[in-house]
Amino acid sequence: MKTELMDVLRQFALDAEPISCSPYGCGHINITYLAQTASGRRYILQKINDRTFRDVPALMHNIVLVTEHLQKKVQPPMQALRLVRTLGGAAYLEQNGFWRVYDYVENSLCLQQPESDQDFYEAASGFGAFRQMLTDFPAEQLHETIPNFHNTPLRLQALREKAAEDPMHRAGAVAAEIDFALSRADEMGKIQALLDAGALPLCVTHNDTKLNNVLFDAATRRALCVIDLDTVMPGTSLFDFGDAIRFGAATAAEDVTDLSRMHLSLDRFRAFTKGYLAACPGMSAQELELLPLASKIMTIECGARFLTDHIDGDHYFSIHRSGHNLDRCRTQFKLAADMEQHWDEMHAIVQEEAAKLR
Ligand code: ADP
Ligand code: GN1
Ligand code: MG
Repeated sequence: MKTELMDVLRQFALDAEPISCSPYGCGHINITYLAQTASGRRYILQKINDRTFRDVPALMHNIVLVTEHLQKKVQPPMQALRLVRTLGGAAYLEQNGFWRVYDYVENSLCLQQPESDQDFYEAASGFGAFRQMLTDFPAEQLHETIPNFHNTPLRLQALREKAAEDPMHRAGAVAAEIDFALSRADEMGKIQALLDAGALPLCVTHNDTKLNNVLFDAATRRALCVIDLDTVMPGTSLFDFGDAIRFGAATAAEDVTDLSRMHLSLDRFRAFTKGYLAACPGMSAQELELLPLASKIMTIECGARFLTDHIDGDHYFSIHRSGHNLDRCRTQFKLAADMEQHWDEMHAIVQEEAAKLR
């Protein structure tokens, strides 16, 4: 294994001979390694998940365009992710799978939960600035790396079909969870219906705005670099907002087993709202009104995806224990139920923060 990794690394234009390479980070999709060369310089090596991303050349075409665009636009103190080419000048290497290398973003922190409201405000500034930098990106040049990625009705349909197929005989034991998601199907389809009707602005968005996809400056704790660009595609800012809330405004980790610890933090919700609205001015009254719903939709959609994968036998998300996807699903549904309890407060916070910026 180690020899394979070293062999792969040697085919990239690193600054010196690679001397170490070990598993790194908490992503659920790609296999990520931290590598170091004889000079002490560090790199991120990733084996791209080609079950998830069916067309890796198209995915890497996007990454090249997006990273080059961001490099031209990024304003210090933020940075843009930088891809390291192969010795032959290619953006990735195909050798028993697909590999890519990025510069390691030094002096950075990757948080699995905000440690303060200020951290989450900064995450919002980072993701918001990212979205703003892509407003003039030529969207027609982007491939859709995962078609219908945030098409919630299709995600619920996939759950319905997998539960009917029930390949692992797990559906019976999770009937309550299946019902939680499917009984909310009408409400879950509202934003997609508006998108289909052309009633909401589409722009190039990140589509996977969980907190560990933005790195912080270790010294200042300011947002430093948005990473994990595999799902940058045309989408709605509502879902970038909502997905960030589902992960970062939760009071416990995505896979906590003690559900009594899982709630929505309204303070964190306010901090993110404040930061995102400041970084992305010009959201319409309709979009502002939909921010709480977008948060709930992203939370239930993600829970439904974990549940579908559990029923299917855990082929999509990396798991580290048996029942891991079911644990993750339950936290999402607990969080969504808590959002329902705080619905009016969530709306009031959005309106208050929007009013402060007028
Ligand atoms: P996945 O799609 O599996 O989530 P990511 O691209 O998000 O993969 O990488 C997984 C983790 O690796 C990140 O959450 C982060 O901790 C770390 N990471 C990825 N790229 C970099 C980078 N360029 N510099 C520093 N850390 C990185
Ligand atoms: C995956 O790649 P990662 O770990 O940042 C997933 C997201 C989910 C998230 C749940 C391409 O994100 O959509 O919301 O797990 N990414 C993909 O933690 O499916
Ligand atoms: Mg990630």
